[in-house]
Amino acid sequence: MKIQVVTLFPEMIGGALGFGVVGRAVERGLLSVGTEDPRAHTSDVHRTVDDRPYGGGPGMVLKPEPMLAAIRAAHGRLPQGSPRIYLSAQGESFGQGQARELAGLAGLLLVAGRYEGLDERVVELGIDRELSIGDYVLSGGELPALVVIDAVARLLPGALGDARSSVEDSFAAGLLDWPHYTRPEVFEGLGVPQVLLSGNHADIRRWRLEQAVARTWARRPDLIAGRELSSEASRVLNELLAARGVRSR
Ligand code: 21W
Repeated sequence: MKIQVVTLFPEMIGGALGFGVVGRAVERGLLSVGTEDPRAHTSDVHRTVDDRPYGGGPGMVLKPEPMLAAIRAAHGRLPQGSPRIYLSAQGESFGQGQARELAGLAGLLLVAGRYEGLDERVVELGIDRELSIGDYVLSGGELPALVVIDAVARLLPGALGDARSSVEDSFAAGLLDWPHYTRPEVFEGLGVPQVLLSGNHADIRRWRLEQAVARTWARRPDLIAGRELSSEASRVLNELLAARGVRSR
């Protein structure tokens, strides 16, 4: 997959991609990430990329000419049909579903804004889709672009070890993780749940699924309400609710 990022801070992108799963995906040639700086598309001595908003008020708006020129230059280096995506707080929420969808494409153009963002005519002329990474206020689109790149990169075939990729679509899909423990067996006076030391793999699997279901129910009921659980997970949930005297509907 090829990704281009339009950004006024290209070092933020390059500097973050050399590590861990994403770094390995780049090394293995599964992913390439390039940047385009709109400042390279200015012609005035001050290399101006922002200007005051029509209608007045606080904040600055990204000037349309250098932004659209940068978008066109970067898009020209990507496979035909690569979507031009603007990271924007006004966008559709980015979730695992969007990550899966984007991971199936040959190329992505990510546009990171700064200040109050793009001139709306650039959105009209040069953007196919807007994505937000959540309901909090950031100072620009570079961290959201990196979030999208990270979430997509780890879904590319070969990016994870074989052992790890198969865990993803297992019996606990769509649930929060179960608790993890490693040596020592007693740490600062705290032990490890006995079942994990038992060597009984069926019991361990069952305990992990119960933990995942109970945590998801307690901490993120929205995940259970909104999604289909595996038949095994549904059974565990019904047993948990019955044991707590919660009436099922
Ligand atoms: C944040 C720019 C807030 C402007 C009403 C009118 C990209 C982002 C961003 C940013 C404002 C994403 C105002 C989650 C994010 C991003 C920069 C609004 C005041 N209010 N996902 N003007 N959150 N944010 N400024 O912030 O570029 S994806």
